Amino acid sequence: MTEEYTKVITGGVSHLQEDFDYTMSELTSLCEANNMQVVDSLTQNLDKIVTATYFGKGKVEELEHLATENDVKIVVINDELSPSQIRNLEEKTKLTVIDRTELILQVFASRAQSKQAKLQVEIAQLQYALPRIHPSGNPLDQQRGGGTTTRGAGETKLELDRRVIRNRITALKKQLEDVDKNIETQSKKRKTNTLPNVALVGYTNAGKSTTMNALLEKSVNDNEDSKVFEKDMLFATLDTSVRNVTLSDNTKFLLSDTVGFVSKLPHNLVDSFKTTLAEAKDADLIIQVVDYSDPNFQKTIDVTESTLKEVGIVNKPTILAFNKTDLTAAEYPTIEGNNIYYSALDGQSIDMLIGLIKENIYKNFHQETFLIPYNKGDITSYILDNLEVVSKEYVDEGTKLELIVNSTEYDKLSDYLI
Ligand SMILES: Nc1nc2c(ncn2[C@@H]2O[C@H](COP(=O)(O)OP(=O)(O)OP(=O)(O)O)[C@@H](O)[C@H]2O)c(=O)[nH]1
Ligand SMILES: [Mg+2]
Repeated sequence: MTEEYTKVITGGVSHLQEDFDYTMSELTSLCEANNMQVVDSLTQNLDKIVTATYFGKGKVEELEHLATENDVKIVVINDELSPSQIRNLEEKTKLTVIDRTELILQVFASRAQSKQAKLQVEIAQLQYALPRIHPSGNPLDQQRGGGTTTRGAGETKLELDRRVIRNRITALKKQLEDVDKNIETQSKKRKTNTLPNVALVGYTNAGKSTTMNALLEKSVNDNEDSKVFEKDMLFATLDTSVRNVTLSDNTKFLLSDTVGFVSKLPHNLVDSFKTTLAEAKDADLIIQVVDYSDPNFQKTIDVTESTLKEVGIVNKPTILAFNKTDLTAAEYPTIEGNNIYYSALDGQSIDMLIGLIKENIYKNFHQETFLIPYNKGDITSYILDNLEVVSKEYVDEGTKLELIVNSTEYDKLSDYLI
């Protein structure tokens, strides 16, 4: 560990829930993702957290001792705390208390690159801060400086602070709407055709971006610029990337890579990221990438499914893609129904995954050749304007068109099938 890491202690109350240890070790990874080094950890079994201070009295004292011993100034708590719990715990321990929500928000903030992601994260951060600011030692005071707003008659410092934040949230939301609209227009442009839309979703670090890049490598229109960022770190991807894939057999589809999930992802963050996940909402096929080498992979599937539900993505045809099988003793690549056990680093695996994708998209999409007579010019222009044309040839009897169409379009055009 380098010296830029800030030393912290993690803390959590267990209600003896089976995933407690898992969420604690995930908390450590989140700390590391936020340049924090976990030097010790304190846990307590309680039926219910202590309302005022989260931990019981004895544990609070133990925490203070542990911090002094290790020369640590920050404790990171495994749950989201109420504003007064944070305040009480800070007063009693003289430590800075960061809860899981704030930690995740900080990681997202450090990763945000695009204007959209930056706005999404800042809105979520301010919404989190709003009920938590208090007149004394409010960190937002220093950040925002004096501000230009004049204080209204009788308005307390606290009310003023809150008003400034609320106004800022409103302004940022407006900006985000404009950015979203722009992105939506681009995405609509892409969708004037009927190409199948495939979205990669899943837990953070499962290998979504690596899988995307491996699929792009099989694309005949692949170039280095189309590659997405992949790295062994939490939340490497915050923005959705959409690419056009054309396979050597001329199968075409749109492929998107999306933000990863983690357990207890803050609700307002999920809400902010709804538009980023719009590609997954429009998808004809979802590929849920799972890190099969993670002993807790089932939990990551559950979290992904409940997060998708929260943003309204339900009942989609889904491939469960168990990645990183190379790190397990299991045989790969193998397919069982709509499940694939594979490794994104293995070419044969990717070929099998492509087979499964094709099988799924061809349930709803057809790639066929149609012959439209010259006296049906209106149909030909409709096709050229709206559908995905793979090839076009003028022959004696009319226009020969190889198309990718969904089932509805296919039925409409079935008279012209050759
Ligand atoms: N051994 C092994 N490593 C893999 C495999 N697939 C991905 N990885 C590694 O896992 C790490 C995370 O991969 P990413 O593709 O960035 O994961 P992601 O799902 O996009 O993660 P976020 O964008 O952070 O949500 C990288 O270091 C990859 O090299 C695999 O099949 N086997
Ligand atoms: Mg990624």
